[in-house]
Amino acid sequence: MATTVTASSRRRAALAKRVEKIVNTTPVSDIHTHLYDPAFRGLLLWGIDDLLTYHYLVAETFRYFDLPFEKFWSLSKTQQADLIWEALFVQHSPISEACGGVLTTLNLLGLDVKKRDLPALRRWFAKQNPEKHVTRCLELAGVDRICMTNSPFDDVERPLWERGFQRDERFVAALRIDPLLLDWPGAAPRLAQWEYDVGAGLSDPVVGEVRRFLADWSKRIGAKYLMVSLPPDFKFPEQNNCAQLMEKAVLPHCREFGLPLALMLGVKRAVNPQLRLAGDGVGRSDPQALQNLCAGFPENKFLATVLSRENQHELCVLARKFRNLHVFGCWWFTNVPLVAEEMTRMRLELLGLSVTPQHSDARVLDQLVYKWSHFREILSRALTDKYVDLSRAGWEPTAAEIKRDAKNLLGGAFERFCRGERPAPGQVRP
Ligand code: RAT
Ligand code: ZN
Repeated sequence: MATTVTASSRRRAALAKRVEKIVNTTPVSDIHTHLYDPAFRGLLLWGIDDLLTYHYLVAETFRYFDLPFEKFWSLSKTQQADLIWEALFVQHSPISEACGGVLTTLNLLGLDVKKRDLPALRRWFAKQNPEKHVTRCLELAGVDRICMTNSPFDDVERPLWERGFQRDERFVAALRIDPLLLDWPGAAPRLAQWEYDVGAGLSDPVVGEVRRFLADWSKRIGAKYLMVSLPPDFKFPEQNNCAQLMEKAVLPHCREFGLPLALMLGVKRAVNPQLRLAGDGVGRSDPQALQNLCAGFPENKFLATVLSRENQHELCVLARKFRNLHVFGCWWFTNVPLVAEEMTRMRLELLGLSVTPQHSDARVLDQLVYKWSHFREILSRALTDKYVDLSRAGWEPTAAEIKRDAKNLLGGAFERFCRGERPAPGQVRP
């Protein structure tokens, strides 16, 4: 008996090691980030002060602060980073996911975190060459492609696209359209200012102009998909501007260009406006809206992620019913090990390999390092357990099959979904 147990635990350990090695060395295509092509210079955040002032950490810091919000916002980035470091790393142990992420990143970059020496960390980053640092972070994270979040409504970003620049092929564009769908009265005058013939109403000619705007920007940036974050009370169909614009302009545009629409559901914006970017919250979404979209528009492709933990199971079940729906990412508040592991296991069990279980949502380049290192651990554990279950049933996965599966989960399934292809049955492509 003891021999059998030892033999099976040895087999399990060997399988775990093999899976871990494959998962760790499979390149990732990161399908949603807030990083920018290096040509955007200052928009691409990196380094210790940007890591420390990440809005996930800002929210956590205010739980320990007495400081008035306005006082904090009036400080320079370095001063804010000092306060955050003191509150989250010096006065308390940095055990939250966002804090631990800073340490994983620094550690993998080869820095000594145990000295707790912020000035020394700053000196190290000051010496880095930004171009080389981009390559180094991508290599350390094992990421070969990054989807950006590109908004024509962003006054800093827009002129750069209009002027044109030499693209870095590692950075892929995605067209963000939140202001268009969520604030039509605010977006309409801007479109008019950019010479699209729109008034406040949504007549057919106005809808035509919105489509021209979407076409111009999809072409200009070479958009891989369109995307929007929506509040928990999003409904479809509905007689409001958001649903009407989606139905009459966005979905036909996506069909014409063969582009998926990414829906990120469940964000409550500005629950505490004093926290600025850190002030958004979460609410449970109604999956009926997504069901109506998938069922009503079978020629459209939908990428979806939901912010509320309570919505995750319903989303998986919906994806089992609609092959024009691709589930992705452990988004924002769900990107903590406890929830991400649960979600990843649930998705593998309900959707197999037809899912993209993670995106980084990195806002700071260096975060790629921890976000992917942490997720690879989760994925390796979840996959190992599944392969162990298979081997108990007499099915031993080959290395080529494990590689194929890891590739699917880390970008392959997403690429195929975007192209509108289905996997060829029975084929192993290592
Ligand atoms: O995760 C985040 O950083 C959020 O602030 C949001 O940007 C969210 O990911 C989004 O894309 O709406
Ligand atoms: Zn995001």
